[in-house]
Amino acid sequence: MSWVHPAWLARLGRLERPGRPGRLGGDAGAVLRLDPGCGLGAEAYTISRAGGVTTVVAADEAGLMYGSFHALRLGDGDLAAETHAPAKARRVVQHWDNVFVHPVMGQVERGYSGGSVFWEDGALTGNLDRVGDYARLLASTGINLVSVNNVNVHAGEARLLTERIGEVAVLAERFRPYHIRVLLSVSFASPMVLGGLDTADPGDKRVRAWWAAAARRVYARIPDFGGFVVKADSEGQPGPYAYGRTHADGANMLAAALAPFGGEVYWRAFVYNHRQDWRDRSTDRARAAYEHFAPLDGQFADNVVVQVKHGPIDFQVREPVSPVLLGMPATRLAVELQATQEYTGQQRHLCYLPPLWTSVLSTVADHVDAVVTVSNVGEDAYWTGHPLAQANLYAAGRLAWDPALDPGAVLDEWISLTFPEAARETLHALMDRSWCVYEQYTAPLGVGFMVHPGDHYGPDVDGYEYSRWGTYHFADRDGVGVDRTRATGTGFTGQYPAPWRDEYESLATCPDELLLFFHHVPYRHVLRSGLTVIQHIYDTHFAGAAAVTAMRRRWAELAPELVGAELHERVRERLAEQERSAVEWRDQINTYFLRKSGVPDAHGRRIF
Ligand code: GCW
Repeated sequence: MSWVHPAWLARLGRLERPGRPGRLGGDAGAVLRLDPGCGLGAEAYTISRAGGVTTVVAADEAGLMYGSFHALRLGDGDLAAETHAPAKARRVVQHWDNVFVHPVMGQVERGYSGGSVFWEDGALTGNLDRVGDYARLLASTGINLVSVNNVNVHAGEARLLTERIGEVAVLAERFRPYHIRVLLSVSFASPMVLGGLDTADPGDKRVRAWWAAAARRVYARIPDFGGFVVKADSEGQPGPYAYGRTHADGANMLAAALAPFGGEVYWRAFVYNHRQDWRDRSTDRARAAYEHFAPLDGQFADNVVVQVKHGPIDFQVREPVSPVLLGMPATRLAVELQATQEYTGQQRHLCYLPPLWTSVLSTVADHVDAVVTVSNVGEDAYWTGHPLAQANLYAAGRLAWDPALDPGAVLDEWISLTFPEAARETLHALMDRSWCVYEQYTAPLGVGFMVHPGDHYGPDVDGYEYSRWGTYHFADRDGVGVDRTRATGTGFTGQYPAPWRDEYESLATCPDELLLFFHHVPYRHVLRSGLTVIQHIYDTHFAGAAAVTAMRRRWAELAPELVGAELHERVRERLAEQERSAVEWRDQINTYFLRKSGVPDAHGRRIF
């Protein structure tokens, strides 16, 4: 019961187990009743409060723990009994942490919160107590699975599966008291890299035997091990295609090795040609995941979860829902979200992402078995590089537990748990619309990828235009956007079921915010909002940058002692950088499109 933190005892009072009623300490502010016969399912709990005493009942310890965290979230007053059960049994945070500092990507790939909480310069962290704190933090949000290393598995990291599994076991020990199981990212080429075989072909008996033995050894050390995360045939990672095998062949081989122990494979669908010729208009990166995976629907083993990024491209500020999530009814799926903010300001910008996430979850929640979020946590004293980015992590857990939660209510919950009442209004003023504001001053109308190549921070409109990455906007003197229609374009709209296939296909019904994702239109094309595309670009960029200035000023008005002087200063610094960057975005985008189109701003504002 180590999730019962000493500091809680005063608030959480007594613990009753069947036949062993007891007092844990402090005043009986709460009764936690473990009752296997109470009829509740795994992890569920009933919570009520009367006469100042909160009662939590659950059939298992995990349920009791989640109920206890709920008790800590409650305000004053009585509460009629409510039962809560997780919508998803798999609520996952995945780390892109390297064990060895990578020459380009550093200790954490796309990490903006300092070093890794798990690894330091090739070794296991010396700060295991912090891992325990992190476990409690994640559990309090509802997370119950965590992967501890990057999906890009380099040679050194591959060894976690074999000779360094003991270090993963040490981490698992810290997570176990909080009912969190550990996952490991593995290299598909492990039988060669680690096992000395001359192939990693799933059709080869020796390869299958190698994986079975590897899984056995893992479970000998970590009996509740969650399973493997695999990035295969993607951005240079090895995979089954080298042997003429499918992703189902590859995933099922690993699944067979894990099945005897109850483990699962999280097999990523982020597969596309990253060596495209920009001249080649027949290839559309948006189509890739569906083309590789949808034909395999029904062929994956029961303990494979195909893990799909929420949009067809790559965590842009606005994308349609990935058609893979709507097109594989006979496959267990996970939706992958990204808290780290690679393309949404890298935690230098304030960007509360749950409005984006719930717009996706409202469509796909019923189609997925798991919600996976790429972590934004590091060694930083605030856990996240932007102190207010903690709200994204908090919401990742809460929304995995209940995807129907309102993002504003989740934010309010986080604010109440973190800051005094007097700071609440300011925080809402800064955060509620921060995703929309970010969208306003960056790439317009769903077109995406106008970022600086490599580090993905700041504007560079043509940075990827003539690259091999398949992320183009096709702006010319007449118009902008990617024609993905069936009628005249890449045909991507045809990957969607009705009604989306027709809604996106037609200019008359395509939502404004996704227009340039699906259509190439003239600058004077009139949006459903009544504005022309070019005027929309100017207006949103001026408005977005101005909104950031207002955010910066609003924060300056908040008394530092309300939130702590250091935190206040850190956020002030970040907002100053966000303002500088938003102005840069505004001016580069507006200038670029003025020069391309020759159409002046209707309001005569300054464009360069
Ligand atoms: O967005 C891209 C990132 C890569 C990342 C990849 C992925 C871990 O730029 O750094 O690699 O996605 O999701 O695999």
